Amino acid sequence: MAEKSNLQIARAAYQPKLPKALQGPVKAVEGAATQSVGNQAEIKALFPNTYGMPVVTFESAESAAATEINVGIILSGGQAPGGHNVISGLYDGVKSLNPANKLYGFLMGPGGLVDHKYIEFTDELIDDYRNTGGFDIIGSGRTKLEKEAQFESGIEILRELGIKALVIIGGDDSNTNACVLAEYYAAKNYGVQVIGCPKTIDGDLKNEQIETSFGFDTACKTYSELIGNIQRDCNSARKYWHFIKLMGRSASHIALECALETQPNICLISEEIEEKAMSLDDVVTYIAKIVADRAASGNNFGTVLIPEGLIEFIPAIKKLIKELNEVLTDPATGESREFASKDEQVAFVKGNIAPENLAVLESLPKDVERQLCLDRDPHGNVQVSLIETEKLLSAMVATKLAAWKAEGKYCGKFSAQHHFFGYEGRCAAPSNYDADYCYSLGFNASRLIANGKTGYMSVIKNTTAPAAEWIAGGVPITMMMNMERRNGAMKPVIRKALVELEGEPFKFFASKREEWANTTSYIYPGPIQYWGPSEVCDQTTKTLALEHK
Ligand code: FBP
Repeated sequence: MAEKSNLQIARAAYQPKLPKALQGPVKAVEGAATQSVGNQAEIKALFPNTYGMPVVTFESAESAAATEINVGIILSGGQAPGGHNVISGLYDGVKSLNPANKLYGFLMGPGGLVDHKYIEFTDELIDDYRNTGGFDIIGSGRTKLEKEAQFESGIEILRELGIKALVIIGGDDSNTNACVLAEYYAAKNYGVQVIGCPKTIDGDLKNEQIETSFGFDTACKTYSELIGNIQRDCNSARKYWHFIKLMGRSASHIALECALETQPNICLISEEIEEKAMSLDDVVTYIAKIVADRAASGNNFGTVLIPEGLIEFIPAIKKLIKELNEVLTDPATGESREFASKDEQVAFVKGNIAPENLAVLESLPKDVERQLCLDRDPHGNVQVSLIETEKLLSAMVATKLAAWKAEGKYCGKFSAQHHFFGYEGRCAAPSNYDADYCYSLGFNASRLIANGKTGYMSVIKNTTAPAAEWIAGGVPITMMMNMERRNGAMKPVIRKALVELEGEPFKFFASKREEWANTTSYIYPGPIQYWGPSEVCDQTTKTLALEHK
């Protein structure tokens, strides 16, 4: 057992809260038949066994039959605070159904199922990881579960271990694949249920059924603490502009939430930039103007929050990326093309895209140009975390300010520092909210399993209320799907939730940002607190509070 800090020891004893309905035996209350959010006919045809199922809500019951069932769990994709609590919640739930039940964890992501690498959880192991951050109890990975050979390899080990239900913890892509697997096993009558669980710090797996993905709360609070610290430093020395890039892949939810928490001078929202069809130069001009205006009031310092996916939302670059994705896919196989070297890949791309897209590509700094031409992650996403947008923007702002100065405009002094916050927050010890939410999601998954469900996502709602009032249940994954073009072909996918410009969180931010730009009205949120007054320890994100006000 690894050595622990005093905080870890004390935190291990925290008993996460459960919704009242999950505190004893449950009965499943089923709603009406459902439909997918788009392309109903296509999704129905692709998922004949798992389409149209009702939304399920759990209510307290007098008693429930003991269920004998072994269960497997997989962590898929990027780490998010609370993953260990989903596992401990599932473990406690599965054991409460019958103490003889076993929970197995497949190692290093979906690849563990395919390659038959697993462990069996024990009380001792689970107790060691309760309320801790990270996914290290079994590790995570980005292997995409989508091929029949993988599903068949998976069923061999599931049969060997007597596993009748599999829980896949992942984001939109992994939950889409969980549904494909559920459908496959249902079609083949293999007798294995598959349940998804909404994870991602990015906050983009949410919709009418899912209030938030787990990990978003803790990750944003961790970044906001760091941003607050930087703002205090910045307001003390008054000599730097801090350009802070924040993870979140395509969506700007993390940047927006951190802005609501810390009140920076500037926060860019990719979705707005796309909506206004802003060019890179428009974005740079917007920042440079605020820098010059603050300098005119004697403030040669400030903070700029930048969502990591920004570059993908600048319309000309978006068009370019779309063509790059097509060119990088082999039409015969639908798989990524193979190249002997990175240079060969870049040369191939440049020789095969339209002249106007080539011009946009070549207008970008060399390292950005290269990153856009190189590999995608296994789900076909540009690896935006590798593009140094914070440095790109600050260099372009410096050039713009120099040009304005040459024209006689007062721009003060501009000196920039750069930060990228992403990995710092993904494995943070879960906040009380995430500790409770994740434990409930895991425990709830055991109840979906006991009720024979497959192709469902574990869902906990009403989470701005005290935990006892949370609503537990399940939502058919097909309900969240539509058809989208991925890697050159139309695929069924869970619709990703981007920042809504008509939503309350963005509208509140937009109403305040001018004031935050000109004045120095920073908030310093400080570290996550686990013990103390509820208004300090148990508050969820401002995003969720504004969405549910
Ligand atoms: P998931 O969507 O898998 O949860 O991952 C989110 C994320 O943290 C993004 O914010 C980021 O762009 C990406 O993972 C980084 O991926 P990697 O861990 O492979 O570097």
